Amino acid sequence: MALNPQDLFDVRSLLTEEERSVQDTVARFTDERVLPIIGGAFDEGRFPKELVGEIAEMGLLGSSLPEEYGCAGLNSVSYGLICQELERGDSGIRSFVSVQSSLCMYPIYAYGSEEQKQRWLPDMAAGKVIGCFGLTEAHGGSDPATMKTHARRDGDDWVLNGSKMWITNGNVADIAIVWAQTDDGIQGFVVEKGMEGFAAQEVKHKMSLRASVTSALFFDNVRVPEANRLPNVKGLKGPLGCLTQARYGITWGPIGAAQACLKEVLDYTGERILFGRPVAATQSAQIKMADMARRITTAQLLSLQLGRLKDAGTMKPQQVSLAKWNNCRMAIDIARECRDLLGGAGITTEHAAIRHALNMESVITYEGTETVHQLVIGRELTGINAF
Ligand code: TGC
Ligand code: FAD
Repeated sequence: MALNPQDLFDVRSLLTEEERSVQDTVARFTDERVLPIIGGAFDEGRFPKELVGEIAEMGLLGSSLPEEYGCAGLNSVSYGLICQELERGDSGIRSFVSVQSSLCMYPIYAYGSEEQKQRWLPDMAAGKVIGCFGLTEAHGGSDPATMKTHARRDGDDWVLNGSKMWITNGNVADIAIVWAQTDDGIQGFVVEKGMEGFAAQEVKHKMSLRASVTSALFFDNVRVPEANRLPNVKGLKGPLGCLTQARYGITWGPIGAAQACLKEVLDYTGERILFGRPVAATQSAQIKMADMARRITTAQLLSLQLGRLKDAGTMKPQQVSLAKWNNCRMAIDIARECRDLLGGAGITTEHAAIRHALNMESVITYEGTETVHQLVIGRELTGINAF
């Protein structure tokens, strides 16, 4: 029997029954609900918010958090497979789920009080409350330790001033997890939509992640009650701990994007006749596609092992960096190569390759640029901080 071109090493056979079932459910959702509309949404620069209810009903929001907070209590490999199948549709849909789950629900769960967990997590799992995560500032996202946004204690409140840039979900969010300098180090605050002095402004003219909302956030003397401060973490390790969760999911997502591109180009080159034979019958096209399958397989095995380490509680941030770097680089290269193999047809959103290639320009940049992750590995190898 021929091998599955999307899974040459039968990585699926390494999954549990529950993990396969999660993958199948999300794959069906992507095929039936995302793929028919996503090219149009990307063209229009529109986040398909109408999908949020179904995403929540499937248990994809905060899927790894416990059932007592209305979440699915799935393992990390299942979360990875969710990211992979969603990103096979579009990075913007996966981004929505990453931010809600890993960057908003996770810090409330990991750093919040019991009252905060009860107040927000069930509604976030149900998709009734949407979150965003404000860490990056316009003057330099790679170095968040230099953030200027600050919060000053004033009676029972904190007074928040500053701004954040490039914030996924910003304009659709009901709450923002905002990281700010205080007299006691960096702390996290839950800022609610409608608080006086809090505004979001959508970033326009994006050529990437067009089916996702990206915003700037502004805080002008916003009074945030002490009850909205996340009490159980201080320092940069707070937001970086969230990033480890989200980056883990992002190692899986690009596998889906690359699989979508390879599938599309296998179909196309099989039918495209040039110089009297299908393009797929040429050695150069075969070498390119074989190389794509090799790189996808490597990425699959990397993410699966990372997930097993995470579920065993031994995963290290440096391992996440290596996989995020490898898998994003893999997907951006494959998407660009597929665009080329589609010829002129590859430049419109009738085909998925250019959409994925453009999306990957963001994915390789956010959650730590490729250079940042390379330097994390360099520091691990040499013991020398080269940032
Ligand atoms: P450094 O001295 O290395 O660390 C400071 C403290 O943090 C701890 N730590 C981590 N903890 C958990 N997970 C990690 N990955 C961690 N990395 C470091 C560390 O142990 C230390 O703790 P402690 O207790 O000793 O204080 O910090 P540094 O200033 O040297 O920075 C290192 C660097 C450059 C790696 C870090 O600043 C960094 O990762 N920069 C990139 C920033 C970034 O990724 N921003 C992403 C913003 S969010 C986003 O992009 C969302 S897009 C989502 C979507 O749409 O899908
Ligand atoms: P910079 O930090 O200014 O980097 C510029 C260049 O310098 C890069 O090539 C970088 O690799 C390089 N560089 C940096 N440091 C070094 C060094 N030491 N040596 C050599 N080169 C270096 N942020 C959030 O907080 N929340 C979000 O929800 C969010 N969503 C995003 C969505 C999108 C679509 C995008 C594009 C970004 C999003 N971000 C978000 C921001 C993202 O995390 C930052 O863009 C990223 O961390 C890089 O920061 P920067 O854009 O300021 O680039």
